[in-house]
Amino acid sequence: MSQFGLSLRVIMSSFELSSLFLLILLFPSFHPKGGASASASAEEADALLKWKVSSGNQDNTLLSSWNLQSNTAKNSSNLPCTWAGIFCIGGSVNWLNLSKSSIKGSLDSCPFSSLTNLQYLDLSLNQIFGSIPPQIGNLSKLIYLDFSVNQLSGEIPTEIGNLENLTRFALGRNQLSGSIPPVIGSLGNLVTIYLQYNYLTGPVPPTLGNLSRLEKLLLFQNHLSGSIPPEIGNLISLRSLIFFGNNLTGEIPNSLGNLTDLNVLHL
Ligand SMILES: *[C@@H]1O[C@H](CO)[C@@H](O)[C@H](O)[C@H]1NC(C)=O
Ligand SMILES: *[C@@H]1O[C@H](CO)[C@@H](O)[C@H](O)[C@H]1NC(C)=O
Ligand SMILES: *[C@@H]1O[C@H](CO)[C@@H](O)[C@H](O)[C@H]1NC(C)=O
Ligand SMILES: *[C@@H]1O[C@H](CO)[C@@H](O)[C@H](O)[C@H]1NC(C)=O
Ligand SMILES: *[C@@H]1O[C@H](CO)[C@@H](O)[C@H](O)[C@H]1NC(C)=O
Ligand SMILES: CC(=O)N[C@H]1CO[C@H](CO)[C@@H](O)[C@@H]1O
Repeated sequence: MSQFGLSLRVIMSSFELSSLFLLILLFPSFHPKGGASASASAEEADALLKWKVSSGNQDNTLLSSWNLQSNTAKNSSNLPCTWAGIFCIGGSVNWLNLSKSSIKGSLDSCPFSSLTNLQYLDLSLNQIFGSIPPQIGNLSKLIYLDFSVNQLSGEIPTEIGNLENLTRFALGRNQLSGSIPPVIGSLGNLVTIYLQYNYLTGPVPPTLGNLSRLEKLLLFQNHLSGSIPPEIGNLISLRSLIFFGNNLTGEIPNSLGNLTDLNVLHL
């Protein structure tokens, strides 16, 4: 009898344990001790509102839900998770999508260091100007970064090297200058790099050859110079390689012949 009771308890506790694991798998920010998420979201709401006002977007109708009152009727502890363009996991901002939302102003006061759980950031197709702040590197969990089609200028900060889980790095159609930081070659999860239509100078970094998952490398319409590094031939997953409209010289490396999945090659 007691033996039966013991094994039942073992089954029970392993069941509880596995459902706890399941919870952690489904909600990565779930923490058995709890408590942290409520204050995190209040801090996030506060920081996002400050950015909305200081960047001059207080009259943007698409951001009208971004205020501290909008939600009190429903549940005030849910802010900013009910705001337009935001999706939370565990009460903390996971997804921020303000693509094509007439956002203007700069990213200087953008609350990057407050959004510690952000994985998806899409600010494409807006009128954002100024430089990309080095605090972008604080978004260490970022998977998806899209600032395409804005008026961003200045250099690409080397702090992007912190974004180890980045799969999409899209800065096409801006006014970025300076060279492509070689540290980009350490972001081994990258699948797409879109840097076309900027004013980038300097060489195509040979470190790009480390990106074994890279499928699309679009660097066209910049001012890149030097020769095409033979390391590009190591990009075994590459499907699109578009480099035209630059100042590249020298020979086309033989190694490009290794790129058997390539569909689009436009040099
Ligand atoms: C408000 O939302 C939080 C987090 O989603 C939840 O834990 C809480 O029970 C809700 N409160 C009410 C009054 O609905
Ligand atoms: C953001 O929204 C736009 C337009 O609705 C959509 O095309 C895009 O895929 C979204 N981005 C993300 C990261 O979900
Ligand atoms: C990157 O992803 C892996 C696998 O999902 C995860 O274990 C790791 O914690 C992530 N890194 C960061 C900085 O979030
Ligand atoms: C990437 O490639 C360069 C040379 O192509 C190499 O020196 C470097 O160690 C590689 N690894 C990383 C993580 O950048
Ligand atoms: C290419 O380089 C030459 C010589 O350095 C320079 O005069 C020209 O403006 C460059 N063109 C582009 C598209 O960067
Ligand atoms: C909290 C945190 O990680 N802050 C960092 C954000 O990024 C800036 C610029 O790289 C660093 O100086 C901070 O330490």
